[in-house]
Amino acid sequence: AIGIIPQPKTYGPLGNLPQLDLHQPSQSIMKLSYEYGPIFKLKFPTGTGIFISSAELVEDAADESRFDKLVNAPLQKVRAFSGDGLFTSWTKEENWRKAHNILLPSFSQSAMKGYHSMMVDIALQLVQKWSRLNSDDRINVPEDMTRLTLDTIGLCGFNYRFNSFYREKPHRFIKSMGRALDEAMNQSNRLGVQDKLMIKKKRQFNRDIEYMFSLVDRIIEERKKSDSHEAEDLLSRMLICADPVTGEKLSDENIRYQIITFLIAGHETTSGLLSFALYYLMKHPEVLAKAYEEVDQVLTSPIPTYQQVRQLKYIRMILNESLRLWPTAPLFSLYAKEDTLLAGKYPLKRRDVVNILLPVLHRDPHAWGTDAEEFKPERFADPKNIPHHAFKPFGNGQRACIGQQFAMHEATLLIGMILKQFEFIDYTNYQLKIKETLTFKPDNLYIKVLPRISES
Ligand code: MNH
Repeated sequence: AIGIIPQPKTYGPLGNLPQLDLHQPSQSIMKLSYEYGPIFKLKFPTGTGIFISSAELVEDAADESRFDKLVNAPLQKVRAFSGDGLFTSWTKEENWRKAHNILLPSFSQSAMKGYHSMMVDIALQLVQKWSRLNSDDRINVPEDMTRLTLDTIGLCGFNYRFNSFYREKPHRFIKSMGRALDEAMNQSNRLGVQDKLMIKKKRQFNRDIEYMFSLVDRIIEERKKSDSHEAEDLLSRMLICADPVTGEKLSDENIRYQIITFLIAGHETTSGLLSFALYYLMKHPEVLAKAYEEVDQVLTSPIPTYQQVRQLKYIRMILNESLRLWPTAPLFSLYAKEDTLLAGKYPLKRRDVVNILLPVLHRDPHAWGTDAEEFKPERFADPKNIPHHAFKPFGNGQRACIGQQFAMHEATLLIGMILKQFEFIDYTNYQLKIKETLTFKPDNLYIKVLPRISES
């Protein structure tokens, strides 16, 4: 039988826009999905899209022979500063495959050995900052996690130190990038006429983009002048390596877009993951106790080795369970390559849009059980028991996140290091509230820390 796709009532040219809280669009869509079910459609000034969130439907949409990544409306606006970088390019653009081929080896699990000591360098800065606080000083968790992830990708990516732990305010690059991302999101929610009136916003947008380009272009120029020829960081790899298929190198312009892409895609998401994981640890004493036990057993010196981080299995399970409940990139978009039936039931036309709503997919009781809403890292103990088609925090197929191993190594290392050193005090009795930008973060999560009393 042919299925009918429900749609909430529309409001003229605005379509379903009034049903979205523009400060938390993804959470509004989550609410709609609890009302309308695992498939429904919404109309926006930018077009109509279907939203799916059950394991059954997503498993079918994950078929790459029939569906491909859509560079959706906000991402098309982000292209003003990330161009045809990996994250915002169409699969059919030549530079997507070229950069994918050149960069894939730099993001393999074994490549993490090369970044490990740089990741430790930055993680130590966070640990030292926290250990020098007075007992009544509070920590803004998402802010310090963002310092960590930005500085880590800066150092591993192109040997640049943002030195965020030496600054009270974010680096100017981050202010520009944050404002530009906000503006890109807002532009995609404005009607054409409305958008044309935003002259001041446009001017700021252009200034922010100019600043980002100037900083990144300077880093590229300086590297080209220096005679370092080892492929140590991502930038040298991009300057030196050719695509094994075409034999071509990336252009300077494309390298600029890739660097900006790594900064966009690589720091907010990982920082949100670290913040959610710490939140869940504080709220689950039995999980925390097991995590302390693992860390005490594995981390035998203050500075973890690469191999030790690989052995922190329970910490990885905690990170996966955090990504399950609050996937920090909550949504990705696909389009149908040809007319097709979704899950054998819903007729789609070529170019129809399907959005995957991860937080709801990740709580589908058919895949995860009736306790799907609960935080239980043990779900990830045995890889065979993970319903992979219902767990896609890093996206799908060839367009999945290239930085997955990078993010997981960085996050496992940091959680291990802070568990080794600190006791966490939930002095506000924090109640989870989600802040949305392009990503999810716990809003206003403050903690205090105490040094752990050593048992030896
Ligand atoms: Mn990441 C794509 C989530 C960390 C660089 N990333 C994606 C996608 C998701 C995602 C989902 C697919 C988007 C889509 O289909 O439109 N990424 C994450 C999460 C984390 C993360 C949840 C951390 C946790 N990502 C990182 C890090 C980097 C990075 C760290 C870089 C250092 N991500 C990318 C790039 C892409 C991407 C580049 C685009 C890959 C491609 O399409 O070829």
